[in-house]
Amino acid sequence: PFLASLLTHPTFIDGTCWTTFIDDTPELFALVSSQNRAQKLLAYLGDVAVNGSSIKGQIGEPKFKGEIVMPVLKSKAGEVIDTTAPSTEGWRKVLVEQGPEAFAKAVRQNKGCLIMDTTWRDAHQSLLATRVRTIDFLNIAKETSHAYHNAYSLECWGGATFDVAMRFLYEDPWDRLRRMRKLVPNIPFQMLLRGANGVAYSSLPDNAIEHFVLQAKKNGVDIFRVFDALNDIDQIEVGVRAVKKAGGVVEATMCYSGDMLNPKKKYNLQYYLSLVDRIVAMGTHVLGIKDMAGVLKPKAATLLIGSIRERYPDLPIHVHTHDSAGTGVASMVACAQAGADVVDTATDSMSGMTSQPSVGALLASLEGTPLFPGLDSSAVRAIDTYWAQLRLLYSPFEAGLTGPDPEVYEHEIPGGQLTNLIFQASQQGLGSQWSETKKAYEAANDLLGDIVKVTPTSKVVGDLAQFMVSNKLSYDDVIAKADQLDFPASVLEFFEGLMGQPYGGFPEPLRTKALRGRRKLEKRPGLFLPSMDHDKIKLELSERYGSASECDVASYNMYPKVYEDWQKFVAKFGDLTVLPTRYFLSKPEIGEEFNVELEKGKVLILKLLAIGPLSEQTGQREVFYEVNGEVRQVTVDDKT
Ligand code: 3PY
Ligand code: ZN
Repeated sequence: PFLASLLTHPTFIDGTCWTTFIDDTPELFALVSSQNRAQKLLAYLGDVAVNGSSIKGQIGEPKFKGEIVMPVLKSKAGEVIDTTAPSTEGWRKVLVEQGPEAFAKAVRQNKGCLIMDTTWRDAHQSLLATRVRTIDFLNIAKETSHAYHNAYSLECWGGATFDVAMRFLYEDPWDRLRRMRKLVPNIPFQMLLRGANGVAYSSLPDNAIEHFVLQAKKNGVDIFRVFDALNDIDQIEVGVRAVKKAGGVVEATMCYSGDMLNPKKKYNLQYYLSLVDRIVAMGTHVLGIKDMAGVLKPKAATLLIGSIRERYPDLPIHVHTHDSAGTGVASMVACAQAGADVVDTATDSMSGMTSQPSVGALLASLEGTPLFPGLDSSAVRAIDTYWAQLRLLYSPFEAGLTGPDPEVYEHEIPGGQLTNLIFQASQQGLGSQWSETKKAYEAANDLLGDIVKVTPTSKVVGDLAQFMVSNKLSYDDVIAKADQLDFPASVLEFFEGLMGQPYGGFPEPLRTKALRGRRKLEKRPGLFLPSMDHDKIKLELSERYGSASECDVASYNMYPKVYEDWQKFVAKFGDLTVLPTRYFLSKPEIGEEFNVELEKGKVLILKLLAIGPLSEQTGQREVFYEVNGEVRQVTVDDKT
């Protein structure tokens, strides 16, 4: 069709001015580009038709492949709410009009306990291996902007979503952020920042963190939850400084570990209060408390939040938990009663167990009290009808969780990691080894000095635990053979000090024996890293890939190899974010028709016609698709 359009184009026929042809006739080149995109999309669809999806971690096909029924929101009076445009009401207005300080003050003065919804970040990170795609957030975004307009924030970015977007979903995390922002202009967006590690697993130079945070702020993030996996204040400060400079809301955060009420445990009330003092001295708009494993029991919550509230009456407090032991709602109610201003929940179908507690359960628990979060329960339930379908669409990424795990109080495995480890154990058919792994995790934590466990230190403990299980090593064996064992790389990095300094110091002589002469950093690693030359990186990336934005530079800084692999994938298959998830994960039935909107107004109507026989000579198959009424074919290597 391009050649036909070209040959019949008047400019071409009358032979005038060929040199300006490209500038003067962009319509033909837009046609080439959209045909090119269609061809790349077909290459992907053909591959899925022959080989199945190659998305890492996918087991089987979605349980739900039907049309998703969209919720209709109704007002309290029963009138249908118009969701063709997003809501403009909400806390973001306060933030945009009055700035972070006034926003924090207003949050503190608010009578009820607000909620942050984690469905778009931590909930799917904790339940579905972080695999929910941009298109599925965008499809419910406008409705969400209405139903959750009174929410403190939507957590929708950062943590593991950044690298998983590029690595496994072939998406640009920045593009996701911008598109979500457009459809939800009224609710503050929140991200999880791993302090001096950004969204990576180890420290980056300070200027890379600053650059990253600035892009995040510019592209739509409002509130930054900044934590460090060891509660190392110097590491937290790197992130906090960057957020302040970018003009974001700082939510400097301490991670809760252990059991404050148990006098034998390392992290007691005094530890937490002195950490809060240091965070407050550093300057934060909001104090974050991050209970990543869900071990903050209600009584401890009452004592911890109550004590902080007494010490700092004006400090907004925002608490995060996971429901692994099944006590999430009780703990969040206790926090609210003790003076927390915001607690985290997820939509019902994406809540519970390793995710956040259910929003419906929290609303019911606070109903009729002055702490009620001010959300409309029926609107929130309507949004959940969407997520109930999505949960089934993403069923290939379920870990097979069956119920709460009160043993979390012993092993203290963070929510997301717990799901991953259960998934790995079930994949390997290691039912009995799973309980061994949990015990080994506990022992590994003790060996490492009972550290705070969250990305990336949770990986250190997990790696050591798996190392102990596979090499049949007990706690005593590790101590006895430390100078001969070939420890996992993450353990050595931790011992070197590349993840910061643990409270109470490193365990000795284990550290020295394991390191065998490797360096020992006594200060935060960022001090030893040379600054990034962002202009140079940008130039190199644009030479390599045709163009590069500041966001590309930030992605490359965080994950150079993942970024490059993603670019290669996109060069081959194009932008797949437009493809509905059902066809991203599995092939259609023969004859099934579906639409893909390549860009606004440019819709492809696709139908899988046939998958040809295997060619013995080439090992390939022809796949036939109908595209807008025309038969197209792609040749696919059969890898099955
Ligand atoms: C992350 O860093 O991704 C986390 O979710 C930590 O809890
Ligand atoms: Zn979490």
